[in-house]
Amino acid sequence: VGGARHPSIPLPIDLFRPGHRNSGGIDLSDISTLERTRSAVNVPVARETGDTQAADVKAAVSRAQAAFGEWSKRPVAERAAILERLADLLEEERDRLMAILVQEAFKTIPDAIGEVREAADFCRYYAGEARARLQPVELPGPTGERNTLHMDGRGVWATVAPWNFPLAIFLGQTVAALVTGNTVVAKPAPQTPEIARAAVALAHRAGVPADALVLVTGGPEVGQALTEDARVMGVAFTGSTATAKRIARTLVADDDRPIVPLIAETGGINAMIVDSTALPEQVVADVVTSSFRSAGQRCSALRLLLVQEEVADGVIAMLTGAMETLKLGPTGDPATDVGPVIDRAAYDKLMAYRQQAGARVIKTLDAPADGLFVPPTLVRLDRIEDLDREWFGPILHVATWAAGTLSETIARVNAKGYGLTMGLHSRIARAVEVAEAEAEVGNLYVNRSMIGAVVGSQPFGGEGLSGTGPKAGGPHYLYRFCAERAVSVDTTSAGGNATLLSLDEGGI
Ligand code: UN1
Repeated sequence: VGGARHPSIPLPIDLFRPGHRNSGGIDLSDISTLERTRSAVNVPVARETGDTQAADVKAAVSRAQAAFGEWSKRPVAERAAILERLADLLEEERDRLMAILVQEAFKTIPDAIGEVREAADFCRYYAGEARARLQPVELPGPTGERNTLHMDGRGVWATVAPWNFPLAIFLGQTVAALVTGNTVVAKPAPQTPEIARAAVALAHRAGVPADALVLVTGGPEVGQALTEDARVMGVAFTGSTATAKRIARTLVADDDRPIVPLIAETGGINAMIVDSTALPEQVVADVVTSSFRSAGQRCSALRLLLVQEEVADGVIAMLTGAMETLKLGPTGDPATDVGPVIDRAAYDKLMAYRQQAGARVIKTLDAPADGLFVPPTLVRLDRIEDLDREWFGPILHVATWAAGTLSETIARVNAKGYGLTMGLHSRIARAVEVAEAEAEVGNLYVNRSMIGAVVGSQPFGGEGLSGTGPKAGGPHYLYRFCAERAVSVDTTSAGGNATLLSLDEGGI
């Protein structure tokens, strides 16, 4: 690739153009709006202390279990209406929620706006889906039988959420479990308890009974105690592949425990393939958005850029120039593009990797001295296979591929075993068809960025090492939280019914 030789060409990128997806109705190019937002998000947020002790997790499950009977019997429409009230409350409380997201999770202002919006979208979308899909359905069958399929709650679900979407994913998983008639013990990531407290308080205000949604906070020992509890009838988890596997093992460890579903949404080694027909300005804008926004801390983020040899030098030159326009800074400043990473452990890991990449670093930036800033970094790879794990931060790898090897290149990405997002930039219809047919990923993005899946339009989630499906924000998500019950009644055998009646009358 030899990118170090390239001159840098600065490229103005309007990442925050008006009408940008997930802007939550705020015009992000309007400076006075952003300045008002700045004063709101910088109001200091009080931190509560004290996590749930592992020993108290059992009590939380007991409460949720006791609440199940009443909650699960409520009409679907009533539960759906509570989700809609919660969406309204999220919007009313947006400034306060954004302040917590900016201060606790180091979200930039645009990301915080997008996240509150996404949380409200999940509530409204699942409310609508529940109304449409959870009513009992009559199924066709042999004449003389009535066959009905009921979708009921299963019992207590554990929802275990990541710090990178501590409101949207935390609530998305939780309200999906609730609206399907389950009760929930919800556990946020240890880094982001305050936003979870705020979300649960709003859910209670919206009408979810206190015991139908119980919050537990803390580290892995709390998660372990929760998933180990044999009364937990399902787990919805978003986080690392390794933790998903640990939960899966926990769920089957006890021979006496019911077999319960695990919904897991985990990591990825997400690639974007760029061919010689792609529009370079669009590619560069989408790469910067996909790799460096949110400090690369999205599981959907681009990790591996694969550029066709013929155009690689030019694309890399433009990309390194565009990287120079990124502003690193505190997340409460509307001008900031890239904030700090989530914690010291993440920072140390990413910085050690960047150090180790040594001469393969094509481009990096200076970081502010104070704070856990990992500078956006571009690293050259000789072979696609040289990247074998997810680096969860603003570090992008780049390699080239030869004309005529699109299928093979896709196969080499597939061979990594992950399958979350893939991008393709091409203006050749056949290339798009090949990628559609051959990319083994949950979300394929063509000629656009790879982040910011819109609830209801872009159901999100992967396969392989990236997760179990079904897709969050998609039409099949709610079913997985349900117990399906098929009831078949013989409606013809009058004689048999009469016999049953008389036996009954006989007092047996
Ligand atoms: C994650 O980063 O854990 O499409 C998943 C997106 C987000 C990804 C969420 N919905 O960028």
